[in-house]
Amino acid sequence: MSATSASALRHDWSLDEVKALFEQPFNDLLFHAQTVHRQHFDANRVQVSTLLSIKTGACPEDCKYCPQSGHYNTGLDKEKLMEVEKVLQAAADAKAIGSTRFCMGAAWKHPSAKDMPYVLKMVEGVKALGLETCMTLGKLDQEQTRALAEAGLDYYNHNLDTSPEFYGNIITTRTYADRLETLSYVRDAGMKICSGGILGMGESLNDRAGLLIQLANLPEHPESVPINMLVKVKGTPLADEQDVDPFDFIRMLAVARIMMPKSHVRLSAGREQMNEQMQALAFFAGANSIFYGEKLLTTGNPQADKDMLLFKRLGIQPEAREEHDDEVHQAAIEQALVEQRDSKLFYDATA
Ligand code: SAM
Ligand code: DTB
Ligand code: SF4
Repeated sequence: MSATSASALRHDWSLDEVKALFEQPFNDLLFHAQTVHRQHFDANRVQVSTLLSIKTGACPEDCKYCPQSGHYNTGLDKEKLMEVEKVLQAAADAKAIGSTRFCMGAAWKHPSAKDMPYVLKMVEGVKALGLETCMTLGKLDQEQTRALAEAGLDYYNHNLDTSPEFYGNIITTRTYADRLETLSYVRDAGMKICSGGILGMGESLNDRAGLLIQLANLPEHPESVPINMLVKVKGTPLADEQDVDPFDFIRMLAVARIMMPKSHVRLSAGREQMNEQMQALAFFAGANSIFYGEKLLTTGNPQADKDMLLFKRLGIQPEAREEHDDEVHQAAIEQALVEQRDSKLFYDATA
């Protein structure tokens, strides 16, 4: 990265400034975001990751949005940590449909000493398949963070979820400061950060702006910023929250794009409830990453073939892996993409 482009990234956003971005006329905001987007990215490429829940349900945390919290009865079957071999099979399947990053999520407050060896084997195994690796396991201590980095973990997902002011309305069992601490350990260990939040929890515009300020004012911007639309799950305290105005959701993506111009902004949970026009608008606003495959962690996501058809209609190509230093892995991915190319389900990512 050149000194000029590095210094173009800002870490000193104020609430008034960010609110002014949100309050621009919609067309001005989208034009602004698309202009910034094109300075840093190919506007017709979208990164695709696949999620897998490696340990489901009975989580001790009380996140009011979450179907996996043990505090609420959502009828979810709890499962213990998946076997390493099954995780690797799921990763191979994800690679076969063209995913380049495999993200493994566990419903834990934090990983236990007993579980860590298995988690590390999963990272090593997924990495060996030639996929980028991502995990989201809750709070980490420094030793665990270093072990994950040494095993080859590329990304750690840990969301701030909302503004510090609104946070206490949603989660009481883990503090905002805890989350920031985990993010600092991840950064210190040399891994990439995936951190974002959720819209639709009853938060105000100030809270949406406040979340983006927290993320953009970190010493380095998260490389990946997932923006989730609340998936309302029966049994959770937020099941009956009001819908977010779709245009307000698009505004959030656009402002995230402007504030963190080099980050991948992920159009994350909630796509099943969005029509194709809204998703197209999300990509125009600068979203350039999605979860791909029919399931998120426990809730539904559009079918992979539906997404590939949408990409085709929009002239969007899936993005290849970011790191090209490992030629063996790169060649393996390209081979998988070529094998998929003739399938009706897959749109040529290598072109
Ligand atoms: N337990 C780990 C943690 O919270 O750090 C990792 C898994 S957790 C399910 C990952 C993220 O998914 C949460 O931080 C939240 O932003 C998002 N999420 C969970 N339930 C959601 C829902 N119903 N709708 C939208 N996003 C949700
Ligand atoms: C993120 O921001 N969203 C993903 C991922 N990071 C781990 C999770 C969405 C979960 C949606 C609810 C579910 O499927 O359980
Ligand atoms: Fe547990 Fe994560 Fe769900 Fe919170 S979001 S209840 S920490 S699985």
